[in-house]
Amino acid sequence: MSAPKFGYVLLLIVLINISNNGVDAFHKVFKKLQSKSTLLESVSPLHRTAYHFQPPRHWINDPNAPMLYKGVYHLFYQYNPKGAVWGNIVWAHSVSKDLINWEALEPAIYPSKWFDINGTWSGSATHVPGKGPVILYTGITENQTQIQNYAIPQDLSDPYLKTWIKPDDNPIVKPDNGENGSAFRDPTTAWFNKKDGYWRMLVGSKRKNRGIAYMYKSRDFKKWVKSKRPIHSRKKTGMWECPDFFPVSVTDKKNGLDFSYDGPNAKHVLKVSLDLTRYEYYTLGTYDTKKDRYRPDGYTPDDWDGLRFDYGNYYASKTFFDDKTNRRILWGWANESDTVQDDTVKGWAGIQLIPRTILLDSSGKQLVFWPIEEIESLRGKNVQMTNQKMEMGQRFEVQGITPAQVDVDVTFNVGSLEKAEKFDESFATKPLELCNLKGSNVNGGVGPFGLITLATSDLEEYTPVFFRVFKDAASNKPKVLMCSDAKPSSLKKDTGTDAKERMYKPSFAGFVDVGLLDGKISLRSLIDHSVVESFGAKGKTVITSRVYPTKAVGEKAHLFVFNNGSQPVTVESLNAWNMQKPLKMNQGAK
Ligand code: DQQ
Repeated sequence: MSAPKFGYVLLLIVLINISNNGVDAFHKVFKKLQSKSTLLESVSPLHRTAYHFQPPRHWINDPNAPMLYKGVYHLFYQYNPKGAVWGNIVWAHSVSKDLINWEALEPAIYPSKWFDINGTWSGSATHVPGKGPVILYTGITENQTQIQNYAIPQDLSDPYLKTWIKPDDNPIVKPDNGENGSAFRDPTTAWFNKKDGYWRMLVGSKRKNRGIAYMYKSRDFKKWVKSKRPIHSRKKTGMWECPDFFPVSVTDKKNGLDFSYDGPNAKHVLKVSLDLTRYEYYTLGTYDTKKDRYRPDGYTPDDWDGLRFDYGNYYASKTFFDDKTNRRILWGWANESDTVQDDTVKGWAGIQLIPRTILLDSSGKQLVFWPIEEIESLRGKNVQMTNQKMEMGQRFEVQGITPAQVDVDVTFNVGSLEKAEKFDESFATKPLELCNLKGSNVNGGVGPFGLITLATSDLEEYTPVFFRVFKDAASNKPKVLMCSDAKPSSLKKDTGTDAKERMYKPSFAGFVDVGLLDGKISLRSLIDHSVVESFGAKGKTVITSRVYPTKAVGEKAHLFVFNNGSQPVTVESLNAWNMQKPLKMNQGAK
């Protein structure tokens, strides 16, 4: 083997082992554990979330086919009804009128026919005029081949779409045209091209180590034919799971666009979930409907250094277009970061994160994300802080709320950037390395400053979410780093020989593209017992961490603002709200 090739294989092995975002290849079946059921009474409440989407027990992964139908929101998700590790996967189904309270229905799709007898994996829903919503999903056959199937509601007059039928003329797409039958899954929502009368959808795949999104076309939504070219592919990115492809408006800063939008002033987004790294990345680009080609703009890397919806624990995400409110809404899954053994003991694993709206940033070069406004209806008691100046080493407690379950939104003013450290260009695509080097306690010029969440009063345990401002030597412009650091989050050990026995306590990081002309930068964190979802600069950079404190739990958790930079930083305004539990969260789910 030549040296570069050997180096590449070595890199892959290292990446598979250490950079898989804490997920130990979850398609791996833990035979002894996958059907080890937990009685409801034995589910551990300690780190369960209060206002995030969860069933009462057992394992969940990808959000599937979110949609709005006759005024009712639907969320399907990959679910193991028998245990707290991946396996026995069905499409669990929940409905909601407000995206906050969820009612569990019977699983919509589960293995029962030759075309899905070994698995009903992820997929999407499309509203097909005259037919209603049609689900496309991946079925696993007896010989473990991945094929694409469709399912339709039994009764279109039922807004809850309780029963789904899998017609016998399935599958609609098989890997019989050179595709890799063990890496061929997760069909997207389809879009319709008025000009040629064809529906189109994508299926994620790989060839050798090239990630691919194949495109299929259909006139009647039944007979699908592969397009000559995949919509996109990229070398050295491995399997592309859960692709998502949708337009965003360049001019409308409030509304999202439907999947089939084909007018002026739009860009397209192609997002893929990388099985090798367990991260996602997206590109913005132009989709030429005539030539059927998608070309990334090229401002950002088209590989695993690319832009992310979320730089933390976030995977298998999926959007839908809410035509009642004209929003494009994103759902994403966060797996557990503790051990498989712990998951089994606590009896549950995985949450869906708070849905987020997606818009194009005014720069046109990235997206911005914000928690759906419905979540604000859960806000209870509010405390505030204004014009609080923090000198180097100072921290102030946010008192009067229950910090294990809050929504906190703070605007900092950094004043002058004179003291900002010089940015070392060799870190330009390595925010994580920079965060690992310059943690929340490493004094700087401007920053680190931010929030200390889920903390004990003496900081024996804490999860800091913070910014550090550098200055680019050539342009003199600020380069802002955002970190969410789980390393000090728990006294539980993160060492051990076997990955399954180790708690995963990673630091996560991304750069935030802001000019800081007025010195202001905002940070909002949704804190919910074992999850911290943080939105930097109004959602330009988002990071989610899963953490499992042993002492900073429930009433014993604290919240602080802090500054460890030599430049004083002012908390211009801070609002923190206790968050209430929704009345309905899938009680009674099977
Ligand atoms: N999860 C599903 C697959 C998908 C993966 C199986 C992504 O369809 O590729 O549970 O998390």
